[in-house]
Amino acid sequence: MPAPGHDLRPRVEALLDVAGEARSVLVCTHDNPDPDAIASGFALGELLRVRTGATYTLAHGGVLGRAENRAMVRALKIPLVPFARLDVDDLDAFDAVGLVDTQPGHGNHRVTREVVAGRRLLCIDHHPARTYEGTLAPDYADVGGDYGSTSTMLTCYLEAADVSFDPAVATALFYGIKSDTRDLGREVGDVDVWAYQHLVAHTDMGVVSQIEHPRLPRGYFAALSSAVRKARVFDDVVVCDLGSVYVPDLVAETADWLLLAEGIRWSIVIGEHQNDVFCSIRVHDRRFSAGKLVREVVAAWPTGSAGGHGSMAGARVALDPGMPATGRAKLRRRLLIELARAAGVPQGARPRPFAIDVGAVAPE
Ligand SMILES: [Mn+2]
Repeated sequence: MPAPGHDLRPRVEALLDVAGEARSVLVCTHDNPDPDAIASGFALGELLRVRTGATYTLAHGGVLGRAENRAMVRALKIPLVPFARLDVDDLDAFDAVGLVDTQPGHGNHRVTREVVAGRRLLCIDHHPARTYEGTLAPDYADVGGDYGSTSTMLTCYLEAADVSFDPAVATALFYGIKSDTRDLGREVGDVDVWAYQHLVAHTDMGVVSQIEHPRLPRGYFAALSSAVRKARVFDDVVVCDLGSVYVPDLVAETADWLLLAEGIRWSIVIGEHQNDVFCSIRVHDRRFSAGKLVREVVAAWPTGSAGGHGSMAGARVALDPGMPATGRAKLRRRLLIELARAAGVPQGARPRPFAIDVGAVAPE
């Protein structure tokens, strides 16, 4: 039974019309993929495999960073590979390309004009629709709508396509919805609740628990401790420049952590990985939009791209590979200041340390 008000059978037909003859499909997530991107890419690949007999390769740009995401891929045996591992012959062999949880005009993925090279392009994404002016136009696009996650959309597609829910696919989609909507607590609509409940019967909850509580590399604790030391507070805004990070996801993860602190409304974290500066913005107040803030600030940065929505957003600014460390540090500082100003930190405000040492005093 399709989701009430979301019978996607006509969309499935349109998707299969466009993808129908492809024998081998490259499905891409955005760079540094999150669970929603991984799950929806996996589900799109499986939908095409089951319905058309095509084979698929699921690839991501950037780094598979968070321990949870690595645990997800491992536990569910998701055939996710780094895009960088595909060579020219591999890329030549595909006859269609899929893109999930992002769109062609967005700078956070590997699906360039050269990669598509005239092949059919399919795009499914819950983020607001972008214009395709001056970029690739997908042959099949389902973007925007009232979905809290791309995994919600793919759950509706599988249901409408009469593809039975394999436990690994169902568990991936369940976790994709759960993490993108923060346990159905954030930017969630009826259709997300429907999909979540629908997947429960097919989901391996033991595996979900295993994914959510992974063993962590010891370097993670060092990074966390350094983040706590580096973070500064201006009234209800916490900012943190992590410097160089071993995986880009650490920036987002730190922003999530710092937002948990009492009295904090905005959390703004920045870090550098290879030749990019990453920033993550979180806001704990529905009257503000992190997405709007980051887009307004980063629009003025020529090599920047930004994305996100109400409570969480991120951006990336590409660096000139020849830029020296001091120049990079200055650039991070300037970007951090601009973001903090946009979040309401007045010029000349005095920073305070983030962590307060309560010593041996036990809470009352
Ligand atoms: Mn998403």
